[in-house]
Amino acid sequence: MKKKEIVEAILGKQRNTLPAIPNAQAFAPTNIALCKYWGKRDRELNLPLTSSLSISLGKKGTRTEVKKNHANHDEIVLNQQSVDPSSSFCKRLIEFLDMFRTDENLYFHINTETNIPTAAGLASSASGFAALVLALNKWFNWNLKEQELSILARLGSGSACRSIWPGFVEWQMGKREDGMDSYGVSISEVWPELCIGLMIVSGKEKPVSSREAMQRTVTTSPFYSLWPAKVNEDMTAIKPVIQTRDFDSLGKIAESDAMAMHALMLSAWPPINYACPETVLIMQKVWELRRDNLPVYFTQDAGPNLKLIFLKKNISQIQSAFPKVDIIQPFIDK
Ligand code: 2P0
Repeated sequence: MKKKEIVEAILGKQRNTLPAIPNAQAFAPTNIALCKYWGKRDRELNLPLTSSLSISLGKKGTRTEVKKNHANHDEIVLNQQSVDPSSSFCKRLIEFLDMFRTDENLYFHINTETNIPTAAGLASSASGFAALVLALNKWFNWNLKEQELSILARLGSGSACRSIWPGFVEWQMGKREDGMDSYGVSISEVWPELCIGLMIVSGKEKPVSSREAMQRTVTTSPFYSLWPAKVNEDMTAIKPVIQTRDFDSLGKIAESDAMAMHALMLSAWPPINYACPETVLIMQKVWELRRDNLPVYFTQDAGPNLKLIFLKKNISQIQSAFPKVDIIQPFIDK
């Protein structure tokens, strides 16, 4: 199994260290991509076909505690409820934990709390795997570099490699077959006026997982071959825009990138449509506000919820247009 070899290469001799402290915990923010990751060149290692760029959402994310479980099985607790071991969520986590078990009698107790709806296109797996890797790093005292932590998080879920840092993060796709050059890189630029508004349309589990949707898009969309050039163009354009804090260009790049990704999904077979009627109503409202000269844009991930992008000076107009909006100031909410 390739994944295990990567873990061996990163942990080296430390692979066999036993935890010296009773427990460890860590927090990782969720992140939303402004230039999306949509398509893999290696499905086992979650190696992407393009680079991507995200912003971490301050205090929105996952806090995870790791300790030894005294029963002969792993135990996963999510938001104070024990998770059914036969669920796909639990199986995916246990498969990930298997790579770090120092001996077959070590069982994990994972207590995880998230303040975002899971499985609703709000990148809960991203903050989840990042927080888990950060907690394991502390518990086993691995002392890994951030780059290595990003690679380990990527093995759990691609977008998790960007959740190791706050602020803007670029996931550099890399070229190597083993993926040792595919990890997140923190962008030092700060933009305190930048706001993200969460518009939660539904917290329900999505009908098609992003993992499946991504693969279906790559294999069946007649337009997928156009996608890498589109993201590369957006990636090249967005970096100077972040440096110069050119808000309208940032909004346009992010919204256009998201719409192109969803257009690919609509053209897949069977088609994938994550929007529900309310999603479309919010999009129309955003376009209407822009026609009235309010600078607001949106992005959408693998779910019906939208994330509005706007500046601090427009908070009150955004709140009156969208009373239910949950506002995050990624560079201020720490
Ligand atoms: C992103 N998404 O860049 C894109 C845009 C959703 C839409 O990364 O299979 O959970 O675990 O690597 O990271 C969601 O997919 O997929 C995602 P896996 P992941 O944020």
